[in-house]
Amino acid sequence: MMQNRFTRFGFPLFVAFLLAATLVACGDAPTSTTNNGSSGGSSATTCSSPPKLAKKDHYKVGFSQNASNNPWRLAETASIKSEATKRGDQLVFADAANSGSKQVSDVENMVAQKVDVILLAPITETALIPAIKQARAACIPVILLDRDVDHSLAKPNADYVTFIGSDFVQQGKRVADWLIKQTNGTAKIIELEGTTGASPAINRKKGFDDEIKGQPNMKILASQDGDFTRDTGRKVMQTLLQSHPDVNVVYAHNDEMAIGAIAALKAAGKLPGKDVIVCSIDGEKDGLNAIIAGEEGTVVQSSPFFGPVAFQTIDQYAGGAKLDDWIVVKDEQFTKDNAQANLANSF
Ligand code: GYE
Repeated sequence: MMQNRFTRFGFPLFVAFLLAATLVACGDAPTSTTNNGSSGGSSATTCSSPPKLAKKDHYKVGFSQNASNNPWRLAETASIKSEATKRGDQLVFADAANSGSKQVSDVENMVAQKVDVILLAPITETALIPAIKQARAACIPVILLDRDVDHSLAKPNADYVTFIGSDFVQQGKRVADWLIKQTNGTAKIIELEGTTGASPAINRKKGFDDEIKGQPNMKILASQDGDFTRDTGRKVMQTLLQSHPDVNVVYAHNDEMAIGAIAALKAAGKLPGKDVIVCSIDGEKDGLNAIIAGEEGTVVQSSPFFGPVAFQTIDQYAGGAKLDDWIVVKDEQFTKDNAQANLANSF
């Protein structure tokens, strides 16, 4: 009899109690009530995926930058900061100093500080997945900036709102197409890759390698990680030159590594621009100057000026717009014909 009654009334009541206790425990993510625009303290586990953003005059925006070790990163940070200032928004900035684990804790800190929305430039496609899911669980929307993540692990319009960034496959393909014309389809290439696991490194390689595959007389002699930095690019090039002295093309995934490679070529007694054609991606001042000096052939742009588009996207999202999974940033291409004219706008 007692047992029967517990089963009929006591047990469901007990379950209901447990459920309520769990909701209260999770409820210390009160950001959900503000971000969701909903009321009531126990809605923490019920915000949508991705979490909504309540419309405000001014936002508290987190910006998690993966590094500050090159002009591209500095230009991106400056663009975000100046747009936030222009709008009177509060910016919570963190620089992960090229460390995935530091970037994860940076995002955790932003969640703890209850920012309204997080702009995240994830160092690699996988390192930030747990942080993205943590922000979602705390009902804070995440917008990916400049680098994407692995979509089998986190999905746009679900785990995060959208990715704003360039078409990296297309960038690699544009460099390859320029080279095919320039060399009449004959080349011995060294490829300097960006940071292993970073979406621009993966996709700039894919776009370029796929296009070169169709050219029987274009051969990639070696392809190695130069970590998107000038000095690593120089060192990797110096080493690869010893095993591949017959190289006549360098394709670097960013300008910094190209500048490093140019230094290594000169140190080895080769003339960049004459003995070896050098190409890269980004469009920084040193890259454009290398074109003007005749040491680089082409630079495909990858714009770092995310401030306006990032904050506009925040506005649209708060306004209830359903955003595309990917907001594509359009890029130009620089050669000796237009490098000088674009120098003033470079970074
Ligand atoms: O090309 C490079 C930077 O993620 C698009 O990362 C960005 C790339 C950019 O470190 O210079």
